[in-house]
Amino acid sequence: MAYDIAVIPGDGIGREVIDATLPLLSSVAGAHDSELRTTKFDWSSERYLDEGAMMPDDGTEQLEDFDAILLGAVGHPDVPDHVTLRGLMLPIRKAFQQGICVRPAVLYEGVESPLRGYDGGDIDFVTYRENTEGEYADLGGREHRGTGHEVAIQTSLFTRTGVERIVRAAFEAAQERDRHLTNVTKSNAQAYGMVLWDEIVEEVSKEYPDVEVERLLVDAASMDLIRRPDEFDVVVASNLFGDILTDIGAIVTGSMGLAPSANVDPTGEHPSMFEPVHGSAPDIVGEGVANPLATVLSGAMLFDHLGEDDAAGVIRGAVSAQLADSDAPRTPDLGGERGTEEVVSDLGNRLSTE
Ligand code: GGG
Repeated sequence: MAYDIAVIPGDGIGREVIDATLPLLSSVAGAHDSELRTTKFDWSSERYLDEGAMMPDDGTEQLEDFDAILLGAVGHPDVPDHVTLRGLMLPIRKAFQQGICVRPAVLYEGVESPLRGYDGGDIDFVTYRENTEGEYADLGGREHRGTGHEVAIQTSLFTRTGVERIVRAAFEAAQERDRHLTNVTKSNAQAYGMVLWDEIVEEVSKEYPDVEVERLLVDAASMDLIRRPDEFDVVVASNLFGDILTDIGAIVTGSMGLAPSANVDPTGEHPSMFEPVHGSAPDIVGEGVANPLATVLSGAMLFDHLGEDDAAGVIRGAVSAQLADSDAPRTPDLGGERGTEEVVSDLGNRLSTE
C-alpha cells in the first residue's frame, strides 16, 4: 500500500535527523510491500525570518489530505520560542484535533540510566499527554505594555470532550499493558480545571474496573518518576504537565535522543503527526552528532498508526539490537563519539541482513 506522508524537518537538528532517517523509513516500507510517498515542506524559523510566518496561511489545508505527518523540531536562537511553537506545531496539533500525545519511555538493554540500579527493561512506561488544550490554550492577553502596571493573563482550558478523550485513551492503553494508570493532577491548587480533570478520571475509571488507578499531584509525580520510575505503567497528564514529565521520562531512560512521540487524532478524520520529543538543539546543529533514534522510533510509531505492524516491529528490533551491542556506533548523548549518519547506516545494515 502507498501512503502520502508530509515531512516537515523544521529547524536545527530536526533537519539533520529527518534527512538521515527518511531513506531508512522508506526502505523499510519497501521491504514490507508498501511505499512512503513523501512531500517535504520547508516550514521553519528560516521561513519565518525570510517571509514573516513559520508556515503559509493555508498550511493546515495543505496537510489535510496526507495519511500522516513526520516532523523534526522547531526552535531557533533568533526567533522567540512562543513564535516558533505557536506558528507551526501547535496550530497543526489543534487544527487536526491531535488530542492524544503518546510518549513512551523505555530503558533499552545497553543504555545507561543516570539513576542507580536500573538495567535494560527495568523502566518502561508511557505518558498520555492531553495535546490540544489545558495550559497550551491560546487564551489570554497583555495590557498596558511597557508601563509599570503591565498585566498578562494566561488561561487554561479544560473541556469535558478533551479530557475524556485523553483519559479514555490512557485507560485503553493501560488495559493492553500492566493495568496501572497514574493520574497526574494539581487539583489542590487548580480547583476548577484540575478538579474537573479528576472527576472525569474517576468517572471513566468505572468503565475499566480492571485498571488500578493511582492519583499523584504533579510535584509528587516529578519526584517519583526519578525515585521509582520502574513502578509506572501508563501516566495521564495535562498538556503542560505531560510535556514536563516526558522530559523526565526521556532522561531517566538514557537520553532525549531516544524519546519518540505520536500526536494522534483518534477519530482518524485528520492526519496524525509523529515527532521526536527533543527540540532543535542549536548547541549541536551542524556537528552531525544528533541522535537519530528518537526520529527512527517515531517512524515506528508512524508505521503502527498506518497499520504496518511488521515494519514497526523490525525497526524497534533493529534499534534494540543496536543499543544492546556495545560495539555499535553511538552518538555523544549516549556516551559515544559517532555521528548521526553512522548510527543510521548501522541500523540499515542490521535491517538488510534480517
Ligand atoms: N520535536 C518537536 C520539538 O521541536 N519539540 C520542542 C518543543 O518545544 N516542544 C513543546 C511541546 O511539545 O509542546
